[in-house]
Amino acid sequence: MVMREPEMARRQHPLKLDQASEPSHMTVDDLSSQADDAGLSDTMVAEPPARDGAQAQLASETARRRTFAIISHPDAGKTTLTEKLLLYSGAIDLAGSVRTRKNQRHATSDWMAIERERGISITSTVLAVDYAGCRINLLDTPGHQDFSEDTYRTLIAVDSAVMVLDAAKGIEAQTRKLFEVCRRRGVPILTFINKLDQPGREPLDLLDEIERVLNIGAVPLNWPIGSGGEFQGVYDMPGRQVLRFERTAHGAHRAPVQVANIGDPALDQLLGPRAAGQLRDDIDLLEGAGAGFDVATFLRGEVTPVFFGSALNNFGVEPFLQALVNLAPPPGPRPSDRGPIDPVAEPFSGFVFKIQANMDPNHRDRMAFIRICSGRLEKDMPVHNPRLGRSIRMTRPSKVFARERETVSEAYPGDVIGVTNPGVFAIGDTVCAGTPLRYAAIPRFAPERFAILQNRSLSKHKQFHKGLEQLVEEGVVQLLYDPLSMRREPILAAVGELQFDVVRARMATEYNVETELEHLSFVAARWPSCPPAVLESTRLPSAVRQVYDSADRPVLLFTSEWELGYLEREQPQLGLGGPVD
Ligand SMILES: Nc1nc2c(ncn2[C@@H]2O[C@H](COP(=O)(O)OP(=O)(O)OP(=O)(O)O)[C@@H](O)[C@H]2O)c(=O)[nH]1
Ligand SMILES: [Mg+2]
Repeated sequence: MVMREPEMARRQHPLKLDQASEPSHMTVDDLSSQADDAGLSDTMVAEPPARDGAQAQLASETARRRTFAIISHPDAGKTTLTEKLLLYSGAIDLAGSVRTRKNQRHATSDWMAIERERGISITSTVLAVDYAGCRINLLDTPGHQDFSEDTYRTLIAVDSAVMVLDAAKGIEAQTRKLFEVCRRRGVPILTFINKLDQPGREPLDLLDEIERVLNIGAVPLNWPIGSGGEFQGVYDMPGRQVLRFERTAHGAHRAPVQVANIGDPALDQLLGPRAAGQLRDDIDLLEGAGAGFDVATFLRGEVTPVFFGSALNNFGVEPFLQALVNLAPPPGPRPSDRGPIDPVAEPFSGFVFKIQANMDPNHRDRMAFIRICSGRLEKDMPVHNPRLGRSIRMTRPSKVFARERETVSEAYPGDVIGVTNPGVFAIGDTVCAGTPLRYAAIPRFAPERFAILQNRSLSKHKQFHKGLEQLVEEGVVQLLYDPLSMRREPILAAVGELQFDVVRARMATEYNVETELEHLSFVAARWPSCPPAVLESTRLPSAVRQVYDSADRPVLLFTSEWELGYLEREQPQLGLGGPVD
């Protein structure tokens, strides 16, 4: 028996075509609605080749990028797994926890005050990490469905996803919805079944559920040794190694691991005769079943490789990280209005998928997050924003690690970089050098909750409006106003109630403004696409209220789904749809 690091075979995989295309609007329950190609053609666009050396560097830098999101139902352990991936990649020395006791560190990716107070993730977090020769761009997402618009935007920016399941719960509702988004976008998925240290369901039962409910092949690449209080580690199937882990205090340090072969006579001693016998039987059964893993089927989204472990205890995290860098694809071509854009071709292009204000309490600025899709981005490079028709100098592109940032001199396809945003970038903007192009717009969700936000700190009128404007720019909520109302307060529109809590908490902590909410009884909003004259000449039911969004487009608010259905049926000329940008 030896003490050494497990070895995983390195695998090659071809670049794949990202079939990204989305509807112009959607509701939370309509994540699987039809794609709308918006005139994207499929002839590859490539600008004239760059200098040979620079071209080779662009190709090799792109090939070593791994950009993925961690997704699941709330509480499955995404943030905990993220923290442990940071620990094993060497990005942090000591892992923090989502819920902390005195003197303990917090998890890196839940950096916002309200996330730490509540122990849940509220906004997606970007973490750039180097590991095993790869640059990993890891995005931890919130699981709660009230924040699913943020998670959805993040999924547009990645090349693969890690789906985390709680071993006791299996596939939960939100996991299923997010899986469907990945499937529709052609994003390959790795599965991490977490919390094996707690009483859970049988591994075979969980695999069966993945296959049945998600209609995807589930191939285990490791197998758990025991479960609950007797969970000892995992059997790594490609490497044919037994990995027995030991717990550490709070899982803050890497778990010591002992490695053995399945045929090693000392296995009984290492695992105990019962666990060793059970493992031999399990492996015989699995190898007999002959369900081999094929990388191409994974990249096509037909199969998900499955890993078991416990993020909290660091059991199975390191082999998972190794498999992740081996299996997750590098950036592939991305559709645009000029056809698919090859990542390994100049010039630079990318798009803004996230905006976040006040990440750094010392600066209190706004940051736009750009996913690079092609070419090399250089510091001080002028880029074009086709929406505004203007050029912007990238003076300080930053590598982002949760709330920290570090200016970089260059960045490559797959990278998510932060740039300070004095109001020139909006979510969905394409940024590019060379001939202007546009990546598909990022759709907004139709709001289902409405409330008036009142300012309780009356002397802070300016702060109230600044805070609201910045939170709306981030997409935390949408803003509506009624020009006929005597009241001056804005109407907030959200997908879920928790978004209002976030607005109030962030207004207090980041803008020092106390606010009060007054809920409105509307349950749906629709944007009429008809010409203004048609809307003016249509008699609306008295309970329907007409308001405007921040781009001055008319919006109709409904107090019941029935009322909405009635108007859609009776007045089809209104062309009621979701929000479009
Ligand atoms: N027993 C056990 N608990 C775990 C494990 N991983 C995470 N947890 C706990 O599960 C709870 C939720 O973990 P998080 O990492 O915050 O889950 P999440 O998926 O990020 O949750 P949201 O971001 O709010 O959707 C926390 O109390 C964790 O300590 C594990 O392997 N074993
Ligand atoms: Mg989380």
